[in-house]
Amino acid sequence: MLTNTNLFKQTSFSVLLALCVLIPARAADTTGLPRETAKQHDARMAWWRDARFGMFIHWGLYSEAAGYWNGQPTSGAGEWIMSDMRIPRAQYETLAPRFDPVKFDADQWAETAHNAGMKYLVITSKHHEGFCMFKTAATDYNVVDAAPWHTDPLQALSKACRRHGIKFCVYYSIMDWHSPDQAPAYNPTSFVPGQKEAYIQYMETELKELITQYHPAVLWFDGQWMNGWTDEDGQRLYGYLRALDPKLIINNRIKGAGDYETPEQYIPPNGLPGRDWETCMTMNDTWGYKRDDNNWKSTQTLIRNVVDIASKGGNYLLNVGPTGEGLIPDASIERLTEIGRWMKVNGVAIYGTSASPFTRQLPWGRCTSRTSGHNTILYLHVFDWPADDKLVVPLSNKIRRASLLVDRSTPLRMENGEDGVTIFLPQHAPDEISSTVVVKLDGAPEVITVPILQNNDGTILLRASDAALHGSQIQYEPGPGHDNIGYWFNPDDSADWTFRVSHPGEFRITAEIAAPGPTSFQVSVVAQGGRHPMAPLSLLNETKQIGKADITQGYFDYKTVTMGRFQIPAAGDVTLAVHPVKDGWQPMNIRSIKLEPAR
Ligand code: FHN
Repeated sequence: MLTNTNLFKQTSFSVLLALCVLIPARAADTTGLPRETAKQHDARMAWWRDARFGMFIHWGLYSEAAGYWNGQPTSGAGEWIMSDMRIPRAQYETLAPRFDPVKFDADQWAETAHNAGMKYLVITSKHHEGFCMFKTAATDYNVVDAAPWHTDPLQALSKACRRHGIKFCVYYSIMDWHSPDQAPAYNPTSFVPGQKEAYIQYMETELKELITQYHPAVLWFDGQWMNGWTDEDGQRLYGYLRALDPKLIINNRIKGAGDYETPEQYIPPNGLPGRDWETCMTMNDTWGYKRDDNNWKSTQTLIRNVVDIASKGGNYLLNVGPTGEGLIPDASIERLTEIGRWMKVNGVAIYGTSASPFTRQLPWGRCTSRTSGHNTILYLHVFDWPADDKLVVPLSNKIRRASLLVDRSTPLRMENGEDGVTIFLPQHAPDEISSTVVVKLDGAPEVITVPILQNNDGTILLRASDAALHGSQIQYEPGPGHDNIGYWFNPDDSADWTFRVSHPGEFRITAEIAAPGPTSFQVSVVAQGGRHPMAPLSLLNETKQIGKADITQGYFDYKTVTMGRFQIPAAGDVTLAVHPVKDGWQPMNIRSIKLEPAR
């Protein structure tokens, strides 16, 4: 029998399990991953792909704690206070009778999301703390039975979302710091020996309640990293849930399965081509409410994130952390209101659009696209309004028409040239954060591959995400702490960059390198013929030794290494390449290479 250390009781599934020994213990055993054609998958994902923008809500007992315990502030995120401050379960449970969010207003939350231009809302039904923010028969450690409020916020919110045209979705943590089937009571937990099946039954009971009583459009899993939870467990659970609701969308944090990727707190520099993905991000630094966290991102950053993510084919799940009283912080409301104002005018350039057709980042902003029959509409999101009012778009198409989104009746003058189409803009940008120019093309975009351009200060930055990688294992690793070239195990693999020099002269090369051991590589720089009257000319061919002084503490620790100096005699296209020296090669990571005028 379970020794339940908690004041609140979880229905003991191990007893139920013993009684059902002749019946398949878990419905999920009856299925692997459900079969689905590509067309059926696209139909299921369609609303989610069109949505592009959603609200994340982290709300639980940690919201009542507000980042403090016994008068001491937690150093981590608000929702991690139980783990970070090693609060014993029985003490943490005392938050439940204090949780009385009398100011909660489901319609106000749904309306705030709707007015911000958000199309779906994901709320924590149970975060790692294990407290259930919905009425469940599986445990009385839930907001209806254990809090004086005795109200089911998820029931109210699911109805309010329907009233406001928002898709209702729920977050659910596999890791559970309160469950008697997991230990210790902080991150990461493991299953108590012999209790894994009981916990899975517990989870399936709650998830079935959520699906059949609250009808979420998405189940957003998390906490999948706990010890003992396997890909196979995730696949079985995925199959079980999709059998309950064939239209349900499930993220990749169920583990081993899932309908979309979930980069967190960062935007993959090149998106995640070929996969559905959603960046989730806090508006300040914490997911769950912390009264002292006032490190708010600006509205400009948030709007440009919406645009940047859509231009890479992803969704943006932007978080709010309501207080213990049930209020979304004013700073969040202010930003969401301003975002909504922008989305009201420019949403057509976000919703239902596809990723930019341009392979390299546009220097003035971003692009989203929409196919219309055989034709294409490009939405040019101009962050930096050109001082000379000339917007150069690296297209060789003849543009049928261009206009400001806010003034569709006035066509803009255009000229085709070597670098693409120049669109002549009015002097003032309609929106200082991001103005949208609508471009109509007959047919598909014909993109001019623009090399990396020299900055006005003469520097040239060669980023890992812009490298051309050659070989079997070398790859670009996106994400925070990454954004680097890695997996450089094979000395036959190489990386190169082609860039366009407009201010020739002498340059010093430096590189951000993570090299856990001594290694050496060849740096070559060749001026290409290309558009300018210059035969390929070798400008540099040097071996660089990474010795003791440059060795780093592993693949996440970077040092700036000087790589040499060389002359570029004339304007034109130049290629810099890095090849390992085979004898003695040890893998290293490169984050960036910088060319600076050697004044
Ligand atoms: O540990 C959680 C965290 O509290 C928060 O819920 C984020 C949101 O994506 N997910 C986990 C960290 O990856």
